[in-house]
Amino acid sequence: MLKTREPLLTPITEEQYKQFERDGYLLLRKGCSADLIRAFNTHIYELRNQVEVPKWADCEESKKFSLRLFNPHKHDSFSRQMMKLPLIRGVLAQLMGKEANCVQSMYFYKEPGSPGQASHQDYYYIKNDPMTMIAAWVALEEKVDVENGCLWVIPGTHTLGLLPHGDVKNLEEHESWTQETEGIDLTNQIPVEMEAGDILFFSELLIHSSNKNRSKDRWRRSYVCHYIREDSFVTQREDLREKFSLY
Ligand SMILES: O=C(O)CCC(=O)C(=O)O
Repeated sequence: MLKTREPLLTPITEEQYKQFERDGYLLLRKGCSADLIRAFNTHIYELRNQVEVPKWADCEESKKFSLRLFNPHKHDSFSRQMMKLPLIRGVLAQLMGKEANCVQSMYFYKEPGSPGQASHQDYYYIKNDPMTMIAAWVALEEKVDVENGCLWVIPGTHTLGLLPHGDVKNLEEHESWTQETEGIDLTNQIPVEMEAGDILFFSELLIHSSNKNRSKDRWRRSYVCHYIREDSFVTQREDLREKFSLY
């Protein structure tokens, strides 16, 4: 019988585990299939394209396919299954040392011309105790690149602790309602270009951001879920207290 306390050896290698520890993130190429991604995008499109949009997903007509859909995993079974992808569950169990629970999901549309999110650490927004949070960012477009507003990261910044965050400085580039890390050299940011089904795992303290979608006609959809270890709790955000098991 399987012993429960021994370190798990799959799905990521020892080298990938160390990479996550060193850099604060890990990119897994082709973590799920392109046809699953297409089906998910179609499903989310149809959800808001109905005459009677469910209350939880409803919004102004002009914003139906812009910005983001918040916490679909709480209401929609396809979004919940995407949150529970077996690969994601396995990687998180390996990185955290125990099973993970999901506390937040976001489906980003990021249509052409829409702003990105200024550099930040996720822990600033979602305090959890003990600190165990990891995000899984799934690319939902054939190409997610610098032009359509991919994610940028600063490797190793997950070791700096929580940094001060202040007002966003560049409102042309970034959403005004977010906050931005202060006192950090952003010239060290590197772009993480991805393809449909690639999954980026990153630590709650890793500094990351995204820029405006400058493409003419390419969206930059992504599905981002935030997970904490099963024995950890969200401490301040009432709206994110509910924990969803991955099994
Ligand atoms: O996808 C983006 O543009 C930003 C997402 C992000 O920063 C996050 O989920 O923490």
